[in-house]
Amino acid sequence: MSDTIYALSSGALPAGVAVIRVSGPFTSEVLLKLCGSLPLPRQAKLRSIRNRNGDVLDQGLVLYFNAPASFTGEDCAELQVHGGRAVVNAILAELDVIPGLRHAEAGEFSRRAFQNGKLDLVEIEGLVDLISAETEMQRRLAQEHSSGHLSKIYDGWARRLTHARAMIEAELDFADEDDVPGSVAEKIWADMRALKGEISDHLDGAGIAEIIRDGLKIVIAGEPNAGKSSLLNHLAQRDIAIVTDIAGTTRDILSIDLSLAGFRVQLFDTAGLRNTDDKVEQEGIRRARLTIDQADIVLLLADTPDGFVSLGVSQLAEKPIIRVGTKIDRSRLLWDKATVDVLISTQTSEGIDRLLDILADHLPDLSGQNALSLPTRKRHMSCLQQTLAAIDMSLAQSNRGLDIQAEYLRQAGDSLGRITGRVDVEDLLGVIFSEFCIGK
Ligand SMILES: Nc1nc2c(ncn2[C@@H]2O[C@H](COP(=O)(O)OP(=O)(O)OP(=O)(O)O)[C@@H](O)[C@H]2O)c(=O)[nH]1
Ligand SMILES: [Mg+2]
Repeated sequence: MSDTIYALSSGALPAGVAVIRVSGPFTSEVLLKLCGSLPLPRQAKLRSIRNRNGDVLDQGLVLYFNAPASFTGEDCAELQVHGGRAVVNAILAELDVIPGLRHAEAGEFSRRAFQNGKLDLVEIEGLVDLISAETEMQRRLAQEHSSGHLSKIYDGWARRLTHARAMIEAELDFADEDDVPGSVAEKIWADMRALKGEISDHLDGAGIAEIIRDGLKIVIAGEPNAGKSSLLNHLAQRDIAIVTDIAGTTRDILSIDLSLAGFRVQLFDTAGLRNTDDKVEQEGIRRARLTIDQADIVLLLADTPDGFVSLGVSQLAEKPIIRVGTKIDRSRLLWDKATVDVLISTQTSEGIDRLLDILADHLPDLSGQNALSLPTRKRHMSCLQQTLAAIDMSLAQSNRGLDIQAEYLRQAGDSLGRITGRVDVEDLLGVIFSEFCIGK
């Protein structure tokens, strides 16, 4: 029997309401002790919460969920009390002295949900992402994972792998029986090739998921004094970076987070690129180049058309570069014949909306997708890659016998199962008997 655990499940105190959660076999006793009676399951009841001496600690809404119909799959309770520090501390202290009760460890409620089959690993990771989601796209992606949509896709694939193995087993074991159609296994290879395609397509979406989760990295680069830090400050609507008319002001990398069209964007300000003898500036430029290497998009700034040319940054060649002419409030004519993507002034805000539109064009186009079923974690990717490799091996081994091919399909299924944490119990015979009338 597991311990009964408790914790404050809501956010920082003080707050209007605090939610204290209890889960485990002693939950109903805990409620009897604190509230005098057990509310009907899933019905909120206003109760006084008392300590051992009968003194009222607070009044609040009490909810009871009986196993297995709860988040953790165990008996659970929620005390919705006033979110004052002393109130919460007094209730937690009271819980602490009840025998068999202990404070929950980080993630322990979710771990119990997993152990009791309430959530799989993808759903739990989705829940973590949902709680930390800051942009609309992050929320949508996390929602897709935490609600089990992605798990359904993986489970469907796992079923097809199991089915394919079952067909092979049937062919191997019962080929001489009448009611197994000949060469059943042949039919499954078409499906395995199709599955391979589906998993590859799914993996292709990982780049989009990474942008949604980690944000699009946009680096502001250019010659000294081009107005890089001014642009960062303007977009942040705060004075974050030091701005002076001295070329070579910025040395350290500064970054801010923005939300652009629902996506997270990380914007980096860097040291102006030039040849210099100043040691500190040299180090700043080295860091700037490293940051440019990591960029998804580079905003190349210059306050004269020659500024782009004089940079000669060969490292930029492979990135999407947006050429931004700056300070047009004072030098519009300069740009008459220049090739430039957008002209801006951080003083008058001219061109800034246009710049943001151009950036938004570089965000993934999700208009056709109402479901974001994308792999988000390295863990998912590596399991999916192993699954693909194993299916590939199975397809390639046709001359070595069905049993070897089936073994690779088993490995593929295991790799897939590791994503959700549900490595299937051998269900082959079940599939065989449901589809054939063997041994009747
Ligand atoms: N008129 C005008 N001046 C600007 C504009 N943007 C920046 N400046 C000025 O240009 C100078 C340099 O601006 P910064 O933002 O520090 O330039 P930087 O590219 O960060 O320079 P380094 O950090 O030295 O590489 C400052 O004096 C700014 O006030 C603008 O849109 N219009
Ligand atoms: Mg600067």
